[in-house]
Amino acid sequence: MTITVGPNPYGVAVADLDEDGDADLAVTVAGQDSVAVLGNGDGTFTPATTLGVNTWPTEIHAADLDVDGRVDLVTTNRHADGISVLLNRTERPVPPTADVSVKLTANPNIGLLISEIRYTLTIRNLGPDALQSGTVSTPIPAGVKIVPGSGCSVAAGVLTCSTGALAVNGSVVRKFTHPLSALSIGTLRLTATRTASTPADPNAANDKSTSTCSVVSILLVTCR
Ligand SMILES: [Ca+2]
Ligand SMILES: [Ca+2]
Ligand SMILES: [Ca+2]
Repeated sequence: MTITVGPNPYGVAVADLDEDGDADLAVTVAGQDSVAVLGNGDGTFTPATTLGVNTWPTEIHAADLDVDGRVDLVTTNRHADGISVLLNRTERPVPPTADVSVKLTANPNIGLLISEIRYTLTIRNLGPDALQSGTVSTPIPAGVKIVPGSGCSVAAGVLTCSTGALAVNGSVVRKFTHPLSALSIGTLRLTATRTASTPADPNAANDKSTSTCSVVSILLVTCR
């Protein structure tokens, strides 16, 4: 294979310059004060990308000179009494993220026939990308009975609620209740926390929400 790069090619460096996993070529083209970069990832090397450097580049080396993980190039320029550094600015894809927020609220539902605390768990996807799945877990204190609604389950002392997929700015509401009995007197503090989600959550500050209810009697409950 013969590749024409321009007048007076002098040095060559081999490195993966475009970060697609295969080796590319960088050739100093002394006669036109440039570096030709070649490599299409399929065994072909044309067309070349031409990068200007100073006068009459000769030697060329590839190394990560600015410690950003991308391979850079440096040439010696014979007729300019100096060197040229070509910093690699290949853009890297940004992995998706989805910021899940958790809000737990509680409302006492007190009546003659039924007394319970009704909990509402609102899980929101603040983006910037779609949420594939998420899990919010709420540890349940010993002896406290929680009745899970749709999308939630209780096992081993933990209430686990799933989000399902959520578009950006989408939300899902999960509900559960705590039936009150004479044994419920006291303070019940529940904290719901995002424990898993895909893709990654970039903001942990809104992953947790706590509701505290004070049960004075089976007919007097306040929540905040
Ligand atoms: Ca490459
Ligand atoms: Ca670099
Ligand atoms: Ca979050």
